[in-house]
Amino acid sequence: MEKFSDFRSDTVTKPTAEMRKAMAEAEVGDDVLGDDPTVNKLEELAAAVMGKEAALFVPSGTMGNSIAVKCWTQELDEVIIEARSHIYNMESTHMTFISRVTPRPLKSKRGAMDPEEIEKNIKIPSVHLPRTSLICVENTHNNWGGAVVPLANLKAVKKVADQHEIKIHFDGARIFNASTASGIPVKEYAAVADSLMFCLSKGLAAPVGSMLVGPGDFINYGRRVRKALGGGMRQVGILAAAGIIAITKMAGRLKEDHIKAKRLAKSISELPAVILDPDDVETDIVIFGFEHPEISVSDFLDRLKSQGVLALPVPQGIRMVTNKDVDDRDIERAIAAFQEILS
Ligand code: TLP
Repeated sequence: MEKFSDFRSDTVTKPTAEMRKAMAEAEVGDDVLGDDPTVNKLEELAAAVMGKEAALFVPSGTMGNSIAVKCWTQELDEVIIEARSHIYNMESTHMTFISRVTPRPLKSKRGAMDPEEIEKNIKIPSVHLPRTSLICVENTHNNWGGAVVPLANLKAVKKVADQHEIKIHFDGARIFNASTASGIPVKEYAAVADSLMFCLSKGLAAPVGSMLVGPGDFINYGRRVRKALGGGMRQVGILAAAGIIAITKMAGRLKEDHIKAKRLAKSISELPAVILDPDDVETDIVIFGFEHPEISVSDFLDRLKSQGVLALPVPQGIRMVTNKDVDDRDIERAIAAFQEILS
């Protein structure tokens, strides 16, 4: 069977040959005891790249975000969060399950929350009301089709947060995509937040892992929370070795993913049933509405699959994500499959 053209996510990529070699040769030790030199190197690198004091290697973006929310909040607190955000919608309710806090979801313009609206929702704790202790932002914004949230908006959110002494956690799973699209260095984005999580295993193509960065005491406590959640790993330098290559060598290629996504979006947006403005596609994620008198979303996805093209259903319709392992031929194959099914 010929391989699928896999647009389900940028998480589906295979590690590069250079990553596999580095993994095979990685110097390792017991990381729970702090002995793994490759993990230590990755953590120092991540902290330096983001301009933060310290970093923690975690198995997944979800664990990185869970640890951050747990570290910055207490039970009885409330967290302001964007309504379509990944943390609120797609991380199996860890805010309530692990941190036992209440999310306060706010609407936004393509991921950018209104700072005035945030301010109105900040609560002074009382016998009736929770304390607002954290604001979560996300950039790029997955469920807004990989939208780049403007730095000016994030700075305005920080101003409000600072005035009220509230922390900001930044879900930067795809922060390197935001930086690639905007030309703004990742450090400048990270500067608006107290902590930031970014993924090595998305567009950067590492097989596993995410980094949580922030102040030293936050990371020290986060290390304890990671252990409590079962995320303490032993000779994990094998994975960290791929992470180092992800950070140092893979960010530069993300612009190719953005070009491919734009090309795909432009072609499919011309077809009936596809509801998409290609100008909204800023990075590697293409999310479109799908309305056809006879073909449902799941039928359409089945038909695409029978032509070797994989995509994912999402609440807004369908999601397709470009990545290292889809090339121009995969894009052409997808466009041809769309044309055949819809015309
Ligand atoms: N997103 C995944 C799925 O969960 C949908 C994907 O394929 O896009 N923050 C953001 C913005 C994310 O998109 C994701 C993963 C995470 C956090 C969680 O990362 P993991 O999957 O490593 O737990």
